[in-house]
Amino acid sequence: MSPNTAYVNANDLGKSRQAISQILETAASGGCGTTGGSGKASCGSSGGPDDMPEEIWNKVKNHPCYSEEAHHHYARMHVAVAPACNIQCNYCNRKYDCSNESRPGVVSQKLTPEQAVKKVVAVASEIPQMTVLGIAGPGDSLANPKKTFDTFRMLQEQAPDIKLCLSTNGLALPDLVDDICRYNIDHVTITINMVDPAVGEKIYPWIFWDHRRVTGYEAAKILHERQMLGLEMLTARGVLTKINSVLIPGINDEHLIEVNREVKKRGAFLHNIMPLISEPEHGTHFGLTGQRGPTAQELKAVQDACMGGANLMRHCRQCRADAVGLLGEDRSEEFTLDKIDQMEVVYDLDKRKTYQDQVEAERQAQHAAKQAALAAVQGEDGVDPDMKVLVAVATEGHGKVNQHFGHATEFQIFEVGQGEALFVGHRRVDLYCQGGYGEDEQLPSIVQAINDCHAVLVSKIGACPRDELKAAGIEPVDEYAHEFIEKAALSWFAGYRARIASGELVHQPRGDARIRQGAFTAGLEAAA
Ligand code: CLF
Ligand code: SF4
Repeated sequence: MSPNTAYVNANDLGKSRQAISQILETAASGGCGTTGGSGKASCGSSGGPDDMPEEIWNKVKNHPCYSEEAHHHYARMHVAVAPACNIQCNYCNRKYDCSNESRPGVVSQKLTPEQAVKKVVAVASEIPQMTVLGIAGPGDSLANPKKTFDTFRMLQEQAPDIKLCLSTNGLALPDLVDDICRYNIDHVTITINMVDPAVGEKIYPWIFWDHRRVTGYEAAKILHERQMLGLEMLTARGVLTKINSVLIPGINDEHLIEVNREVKKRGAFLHNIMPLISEPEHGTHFGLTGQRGPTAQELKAVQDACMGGANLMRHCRQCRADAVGLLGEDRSEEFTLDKIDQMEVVYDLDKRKTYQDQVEAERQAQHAAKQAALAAVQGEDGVDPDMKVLVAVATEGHGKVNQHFGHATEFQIFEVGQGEALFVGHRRVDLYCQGGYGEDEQLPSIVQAINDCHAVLVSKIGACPRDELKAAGIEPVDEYAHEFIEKAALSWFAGYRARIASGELVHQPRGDARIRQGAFTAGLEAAA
C-alpha cells in the first residue's frame, strides 16, 4: 500500500482531529518564533497557550515531553513493567531498555503492576512536580497489554491527577486503541522510522505477526501499515500522538522528511527525531556492524529541514525505561523497592496542586521575561539581520542559568537570532568538576560537545576552563547567573551584535559538534 493512502476516511475523523490539525496549520503558517519571512514555523514543542486550543493546552502544559517549556519545570517517570517485544529493531539489544524511548542502559528492576503503582505513588508524594507516568519498555508497552493496562487502571484509582502516557512500536496498536481510550491514556508515542518498507527492511529484520515470524520487506510493510492505521485511529479519537524517529545516517536521514510529512497528514501532534545510539559495546546489530550515529549538525540539519511540517520535539533525552525526575536527570536510585518500603508515603493531592500552582507562576514569569527580551533584541545595527548563533546553557531547571560549569552533565543548546531564542537540543558531557577540583582531562570532550556554540552561559566558572574555552573560540559567560535562560541568551546576543557593530570583534562561523554516546554505557559492565 502506498504511504500516501489514507487508512481511515477523512470524513470519519471527528472534532478532535480538527482541533489537532488546526494547531498544526497554525504552526506551519507562521505563529510563534517565525522569522525572516521564511514561512517556516519554529514553534515545535515550544508552542504555548497562544498557539493552541485550550483543550489541547491543558493536555500538554504539564507534560515535559509534549511541551518544551514544561520540561524545565515538570518531571515524568517510567515503570519497567513491559519486558516483551514483538519486533526486532537493528538498534536494539534485548538485554537492555527499548531504544525507542530509552537509552540502552540496564533496567535496574522489572516491576509487577502492583509494585509499579506503589512506586509511582511514592515518587509522586516526594516529587510534587512529577505529573506524568509513562510506560516505555524495557520492551514494547503494547506487546504486554495486560501488565501495561493493569498498571494504568490501578494508578488512576490511587492518583487521579497523574497523566498517563505510553510508547509503542505500533504493531499491536490498532487492536488496542479502545483500551487506550478506556483507560484515559491521553498521550501515545509511536516510533516510526520509515514510511517505505524498502527503507524499513534495513531497520527491522523481523516482526512477530499472526503467530509467525515475518522477515524482510513483508515484515516492514506490515509494520508500516499498522503504524499508519494506529496513528489515524488515535487521531480520530482525540488522543495526542508523538512520533519518535531514530535518525540512522545513510539509511533514513533524508527519508525522515517524508516521514514528517506523512505523520503530519495523519494528525501527529509532535515529531521527535532522535540520534541513533550505536556504540559497539551495546551489542546491537548496528553497533556491531559499524553503523554510525549522526553528528550534532547532521541531526539539526534534518530537524531544520522538517520545520514547517509536523511540530518538532528537540528536548528528548532518550531516557531509560525506569527513569524518574526532570528530563535529563535520573532519580530512580532514590526509589528502589526496598527504599520505598522504608518511606512513609502520603499522597496529598492538595499539596501537589499548591506546588504546581507555584511552578505555573514561575513559568509565566519566564515566558514574560522571554517576550520582553525578544522585543529588546530588535532594530537596525548594521549587522546581518539573519545572523543566528548557538549558545550552550548550564541549568539545573526552573528555566534559569543556574548551574556551575563544573557541575553540568549536559548543556542545553539555544539558537538565538533577532526576535528568536529557540531551544534546539542538549548535549551530554562528562562532569568537569570531580570531588571539588576541575578535571582538565574532561575539557576536550566538553569542547567537542558544544563546539558549534559561540558562548556557554553558566552561573559560575573557574579560571582554567574559562581560558581553555576562550582558546577554543567559545565565550564563557557568567554575568547572567540566575536569570531566565532565553532572556540571558538574548541579552548576550544583543551584546555580541553590538561588539560586531563597533568593530571590536568579527563574527566567525563555528564547526560541528559530537553527540556524546559514551555516557550511555554506564551500567553495562555491571550487567554483563
Ligand atoms: Fe515517557 Fe515518552 Fe511519555 Fe515522555 S519519555 S513515554 S512521552 S513520559 Fe520523553 Fe524520554 Fe524522550 Fe520519551 S524524553 S525518551 S520523548
Ligand atoms: Fe527493542 Fe523497542 Fe525495537 Fe522492541 S521496539 S526491538 S524493545 S527498540
